[in-house]
Order: sequence, then C-alpha cells, then structure tokens
Amino acid sequence: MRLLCSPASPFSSKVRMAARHLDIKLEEIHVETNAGPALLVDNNPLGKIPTLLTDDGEAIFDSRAIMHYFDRQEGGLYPSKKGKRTEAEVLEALCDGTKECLLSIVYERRLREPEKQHQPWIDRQWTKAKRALIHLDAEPPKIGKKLHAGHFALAALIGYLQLRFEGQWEADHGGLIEWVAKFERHFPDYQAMKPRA
Ligand SMILES: N[C@@H](CCC(=O)N[C@@H](CS)C(=O)NCC(=O)O)C(=O)O
Repeated sequence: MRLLCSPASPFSSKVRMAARHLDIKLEEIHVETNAGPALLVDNNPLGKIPTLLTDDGEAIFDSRAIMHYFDRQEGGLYPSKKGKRTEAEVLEALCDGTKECLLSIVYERRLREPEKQHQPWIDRQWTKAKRALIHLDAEPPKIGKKLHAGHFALAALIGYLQLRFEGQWEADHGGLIEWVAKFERHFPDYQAMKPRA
C-alpha cells in the first residue's frame, strides 16, 4: 500500500504510527500539497494528505477513514468495549480538531502576505487549541495495556506543537509533556515518526 503523506503533516504522522504499531507495511510517497500533484488530486479531490492507495486500487481518505480501514484489516486500533471505543474516538476527534486549528494558523501565516493576515482569525484558532490543550492536560488519557487511535492522535498533535509552536505551549502543559514521554515508552519509534521538518 502507498501512503501519500509528508514528514511534517500531523495527520500523516498519526496514520504512519498506527500502521507501524499494527505492522502494516506502507510505501510512503512524499507529496507537496500546495503543488497539487496529479497523483494526489486524481485520488483525493480535496488534495489533502494523508491519502492511502491500496493494492486494490482504492483511494482512502481522510486520516480517520484510514485508521478505521487499518482497524478492519488488522484489528486492535479501537477498543472493542463500546464505552472505551467512544472515548478513543472522541479523543481522536479532539486531537484532530486541534490539529486543524493549528494548521489554520500555520497556513494563514505561510500562505498570506503579512498585510493580509487576519489576526482575529489566528487568535480564534489559538483560543480553541488552548482550550483543547487545557482540557487534555486536566485529565491526560490513560495508557493501559494497549495503545489505541486516540493515543496516536494525541502523540501526533504534541509532535506538531513541538515542531511549529515551540516555546508557546510547554510551560502551561507539563502534563502533556509527561504524557508523551510515557507514550514513547510504549511506542519507541515516536521520535522517528512524529511530525518533523
Ligand atoms: N481531516 C483531514 C485533514 C487532513 C489535512 O488537513 N492535511 C493537511 C496536511 S497535515 C493538508 O493536506 N493540507 C493541504 C490542504 O489543505 O490543501 C484528515 O484527517 O486527514
């Protein structure tokens, strides 16, 4: 299977870590989304990564659809007990939503000329992200015997914060720094697979 992705993409990182965890082999193809290469837009009209191309010729996106696909292939990415499953899914949704806010900020700064950047929009996205971090830090998710999709989503989010928001969140969120250190003990490939430039 091929995964259209990029090393800095937090959504790609989540999916890559989950595949490694389940021992699913992926050929990673790095794509530049701004350039809109044919391989990406012909397979995903939204032109977003990650996009999974299966050996059967299916294109699967977005990252949560890919996670569910992996879970159907190998099992073990979502808890089987209903309540625990819902918890994992909500955690994944919260972490992915936070990534969306952070990406909006990064794109606003990167893609618009400085005089066109809309600071109230940036502030609004940062407020949402901060609220989410406070919520996550208040009760960091437990890591039991098994890692699940929510854990990979949070680890990818923290990696993205480390990459693009260095110095802007750590002081208030020691609990998340402790959490990710614990995650890394369960998933030793974290440093190699977290979002990086
Ligand atoms: N909901 C999507 C979000 C994916 C996403 O926004 N990916 C970013 C890179 S991390 C992207 O492709 N951005 C390019 C664009 O929006 O055109 C998912 O979960 O996969």
